[in-house]
Amino acid sequence: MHWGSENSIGLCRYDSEKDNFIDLMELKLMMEKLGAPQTHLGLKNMIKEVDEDLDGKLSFREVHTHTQTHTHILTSASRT
Ligand SMILES: [Ca+2]
Ligand SMILES: [Ca+2]
Repeated sequence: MHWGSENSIGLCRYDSEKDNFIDLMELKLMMEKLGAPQTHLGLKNMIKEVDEDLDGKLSFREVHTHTQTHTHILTSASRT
């Protein structure tokens, strides 16, 4: 699994409180739903890779930008 399989519209489904950000807990649930559960450290690393403004949450725009350019980073991260 990698970010490329989820587009920004697909991410909305995992934003449970509809604040337009994916936080650590939402990312955790998302990865479990996608069949690729991550450790707490793995999730933090995923956020760190994508989080441009360093607020600790992922906006759909950040994820979208990331999938355009750096998908390979998270693809390899999700294998660990
Ligand atoms: Ca949210
Ligand atoms: Ca952010």
